[in-house]
Formats: sequence, structure tokens, C-alpha cells
Amino acid sequence: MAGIVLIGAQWGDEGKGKATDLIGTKIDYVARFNGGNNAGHTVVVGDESYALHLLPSGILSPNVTPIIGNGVVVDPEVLFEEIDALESRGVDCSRLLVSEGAHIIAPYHRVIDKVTERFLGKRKIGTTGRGIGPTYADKINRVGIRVHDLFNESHLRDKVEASLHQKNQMLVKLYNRRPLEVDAVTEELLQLGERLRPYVANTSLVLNKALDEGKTVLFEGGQATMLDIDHGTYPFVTSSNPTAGGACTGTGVGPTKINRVIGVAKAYVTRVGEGPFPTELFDEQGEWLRKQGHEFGVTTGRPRRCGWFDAVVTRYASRINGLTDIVLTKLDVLTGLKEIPICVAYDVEQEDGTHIRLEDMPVDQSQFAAAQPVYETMPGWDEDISQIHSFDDLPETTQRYVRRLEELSGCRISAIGTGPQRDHIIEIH
Ligand code: 2SA
Ligand code: GDP
Ligand code: MG
Repeated sequence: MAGIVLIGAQWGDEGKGKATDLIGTKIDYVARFNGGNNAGHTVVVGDESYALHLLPSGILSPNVTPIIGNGVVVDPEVLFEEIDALESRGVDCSRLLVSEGAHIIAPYHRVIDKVTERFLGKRKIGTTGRGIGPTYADKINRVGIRVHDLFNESHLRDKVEASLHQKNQMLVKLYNRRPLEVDAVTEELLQLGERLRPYVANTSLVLNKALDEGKTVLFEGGQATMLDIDHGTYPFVTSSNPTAGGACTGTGVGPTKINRVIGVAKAYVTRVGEGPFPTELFDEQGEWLRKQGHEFGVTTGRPRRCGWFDAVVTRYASRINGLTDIVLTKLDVLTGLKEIPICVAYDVEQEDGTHIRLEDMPVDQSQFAAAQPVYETMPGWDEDISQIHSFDDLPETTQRYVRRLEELSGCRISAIGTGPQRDHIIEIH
């Protein structure tokens, strides 16, 4: 039995898609457990680059069964578009299984997401606009629509009515928009359900059986630790649990079935959307990282905010997720820097003017927003590391940088990404 959880250790876009696919060659199932098509994974296979949003990365490996778990929010239109696009490139998607219990993103969730952001004004979250927050809000409010609801017309109509009741009042009174029609929405959802039907399964049962039979399951997180609704930089977070615990609730698999938790961290940090980011660079060095690392959103194309590696964040991610390993990606992007700063702690000015040094992530977000990074500086390297396949062959200064990050993060670094290709990875034994 092997349950492996793979999550983002920072603010997302750490290169989880690549790491998933790398492990994907040795595994039987890849299950997504949180988020929806707000995620964006770029997976490069040979000369082909695939941008995946809702589908698990394992879809690209023919021997893997890809699963969309109950914790995911599914926009069926986006799912079909993604399936069609992959199938037109020769990727077989027929193995896909979608949980009966996953919640559906309906067109009105996308509208509410965008309207809410507009009304929040300068307090906006910087969402992807994909309807993620409003769909999870319906789930928690107990007026959500789940995949299995799409197969029973009268039942579905009742649920749509309950779900639209509140929203129509809000849309009409608050936002001066037209109310949504129960019949039209029900009809649209029924049609989407027909196409979804062949993929639908009791995925908790499938996964538990597989684990009991000794198969290997990779639980693939979308977004990342610092975007977690409970443990992230609230309210500048997504609406799900991208942390390791989410793998259990989001698939219906118990924690005793998880053996390994891998956190993916970039050798620097990026963030998309609003919210505090202590090591953010606003100067030409930030611009340089964005250019070297091609840091633009896979889903929205937004430029990503860039900054130096923050060891307080990865130390926190190690704790919150119980990490067993870190995969450190994009180390090659730092090539050419004379010196590389690493944030080892935060300096926070108190109301009375005194300063405190924080080694651990504060829960109080006003403290986090005021945190100034305390840097330690390591020497850089000039050599091209993308063709190196063994840790011992890396330049001395590169090895020292990695070892220091490992020490500060409190978790073993078991692999390093040295380029965007699938084989640009060094495993450290
Ligand atoms: P949402 O849409 O409700 O989940 O947005 C809430 C916050 O979560 C952030 N978020 C992300 N951050 C990084 N990467 C994400 N996926 C895409 C990618 C992003 C893109 O892989 O590049 O293309 O823009 C992702 N998804 C959600 C979001 O920025 C908000 O801060
Ligand atoms: P995810 O959301 O965590 O799956 O990451 P994204 O796919 O959004 O962003 C990561 C980007 O980095 C992708 O374009 C990957 O191809 C690329 N990438 C991953 N690992 C490496 C690496 O080690 N070096 C370089 N240069 N690029 C990488
Ligand atoms: Mg991404």
C-alpha cells in the first residue's frame, strides 16, 4: 500500500505538474483532491507542452487512472473542453473517473465570483474568476449541486431552486442584475450531466480498494499551503484545503493510508493575486526572476509576483503538511546571480515601536503583513546546471545553497528541478 500526497509548499506554481508526472511513471492512480480549474499545471513531455487545469496530471501517463475526487469543484464545460483538446492531440482520456460527490461549478458561480471581486474594490482577492469561491460557499451553505444530482431531474430542479433563491435576491437587489431562471439552469445542467455520466464513479471506493490491493496512489494538490483556507494568508487564499489533510477529506481516504507527503517548493518564491508577500521584489531583480523563470499564470496569464526564497514559509509548510520530502524546482533559474539572499526570519515592528524577530509563521495576518524579511546571503554560480544529472556534479556553491535551504526548511530535499523538461531533475539519494 502506498499513498503519496504531493502539495505546493509556497503560493502555488512550484512545478507540481512536473513532479507529479515524474512520479506518475511509477504509480497507478493520480487523484486530485481540492480546487478546480483555477489550477494551472504546465507539463512538458518531449517537445510537447500541456497546460492542464482541471484534469489530474496523470492523464498524460497511459498506465495511470486519473481521478477527480469529491473535494474538487468541477466545471463540466471546462472539463469537456480540456478532454477534447487533449484527445485531439492523441491523449486518451477515457480512463478518467469523476467523483459522484464533487460539487459542480455552474455558470452563475463564475458571474458571482467576478461581480464580488468588482464590489470588493481595493479589498479584492485577485481570484482567477473561475467561480471557485462561490461554489465552495454553496457547499458549506449546504445549497451546492453535486455530480450525482445531475442524474435525477426532479431532484435537480429542487436543488437548483434552493440554490438560486438566495442568489437571485442578491443579484437583483445588490448588483442590479437579472434573476437566473430555474428551468433554464436545470436544463443546462441535465445536458452537461449526460456527457459526464460515463466518467462518474464512487471514487472513494475505487481508491480504497486500490490501496488495499497494494496499488500506489498519488494525491495531487492544486494551489498551495499558503493559499489554504485554514492555514494560508486569509483572506487572500483560495476556498479549499490544498494542504495534506485535504487529500483525505477530498478523496474519502483515511490518514492511515498515507505514507509520504512531498512538498514542492521553488528555489525562489512567486505569488499570483493579492495579499502579503514578505520577500517580494519590486525592483529589476524581481523583473529578472519573472523573465528567467517565465513567471506568468497558466490559467489567466497574469504576471506572477516574484521574490527570494522564504525559509519561514517552507518551515511552516513542513509542519502543517507533515512533509517527508521537498522537491526543489527551478534551481536553474538562479544561475548567473553573484549572491542569493534567503529569508531566514521576519522582523516585525510592534505598535510601541519595538521590534520582534519571528522564526515561525504568525497566525495574525496584520503581523504577517508587517513582516520584514531577515536575509542571509549565499554565493551564487554561473555554470549551466540543466545538463547535470547528479547532485555531486553540481557546482560547490549550488550544493551549499540547496543544503542550507534543507537545513532551514527542516525537511529533506529529495529532488531538484534543473529545467522545464521532464528529465531535468536530479534525485538526491
Ligand atoms: P481563486 O480563483 O478563488 O482560487 O483565487 C483565490 C486566490 O488563490 C490564488 N490562486 C492561484 N495562485 C497561483 N496559481 C494558481 N493557478 C494558476 C496558475 C493561476 C493563474 O497555475 O498559474 O493562471 O493565474 C492559482 N489559483 C488560485 C489566486 O491568485 C488568488 O490569490
Ligand atoms: P504548478 O501549478 O505547481 O503545477 O506549476 P505551473 O505549471 O503553474 O508552473 C511551473 C512552471 O515551471 C511550468 O512552466 C514548468 O514547466 C516550469 N518548471 C517546472 N520545474 C522547472 C525547473 O526545474 N526549471 C525550470 N526552468 N522550469 C521548471
Ligand atoms: Mg500553476
